[in-house]
Amino acid sequence: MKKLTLILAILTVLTVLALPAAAVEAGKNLGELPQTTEKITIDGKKDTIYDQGLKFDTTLMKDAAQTNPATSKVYVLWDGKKTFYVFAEITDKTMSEWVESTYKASPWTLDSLEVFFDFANDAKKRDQYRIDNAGKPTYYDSKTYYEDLNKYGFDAWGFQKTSNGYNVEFQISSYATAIKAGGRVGFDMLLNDMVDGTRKGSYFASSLESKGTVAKFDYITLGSKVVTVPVATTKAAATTAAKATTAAAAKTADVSVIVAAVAAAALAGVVVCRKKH
Ligand SMILES: [Ca+2]
Ligand SMILES: [Ca+2]
Repeated sequence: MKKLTLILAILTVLTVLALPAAAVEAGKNLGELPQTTEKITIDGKKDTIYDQGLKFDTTLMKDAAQTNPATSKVYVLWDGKKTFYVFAEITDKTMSEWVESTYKASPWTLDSLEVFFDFANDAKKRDQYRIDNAGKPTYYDSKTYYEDLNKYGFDAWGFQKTSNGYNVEFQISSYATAIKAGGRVGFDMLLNDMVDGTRKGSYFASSLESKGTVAKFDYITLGSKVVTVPVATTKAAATTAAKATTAAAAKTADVSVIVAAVAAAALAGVVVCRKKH
């Protein structure tokens, strides 16, 4: 009996050890991502609806290696189906010169923002999307670069140079994994800052400083809350609304007068009729 008990105990331990470790993101919840069906134009200009999005700034970014770093303010939304919108305002006082050979061979050595997704949130695969400070896009999985960007969910990209840096805008779809509200998607960002030809700053957003390692990504919770651009409440709009109310009141008054006149005429008619009888 003792031997049997021992064998059973060993078998139990072996079974527990053989169970696969749950492969999920270890990071923290970055927040609930609002949905929108508003039209977003991918052009490097900030659409008003982004103010209702999930916001990130450089306080989340780690691994800074210089005293005067590039900074970023990022806004994220999704459409409730499969598409993400990412808009970023980047300040960079040391803009790198765009060189095609560098873009092709080592695009991370151009000032740029990279956005990482783990659409399945299972820490098995990452998708990396980049827009540099000349507005050129690149896509990389965990192994190689691809030129057919649309095939990997990089639907559209936008860029605009600003007085103190540049804006980038991404439209990215979960191209192979079904996602839905309530689910989680692994997420990280990397801001590359070149100074005089050297990468002085690489700023990851993840709390675990993933440095691109998918298992250390934080995650976004896909929200079901739908956001819209608020209705304008400016003085001009209020004046227009007041005028419309006055006009409507006047119309109503006109109708009242007509109704009263018709009623009076009808009464008179009745009187006339009665007189005839
Ligand atoms: Ca835009
Ligand atoms: Ca720079």
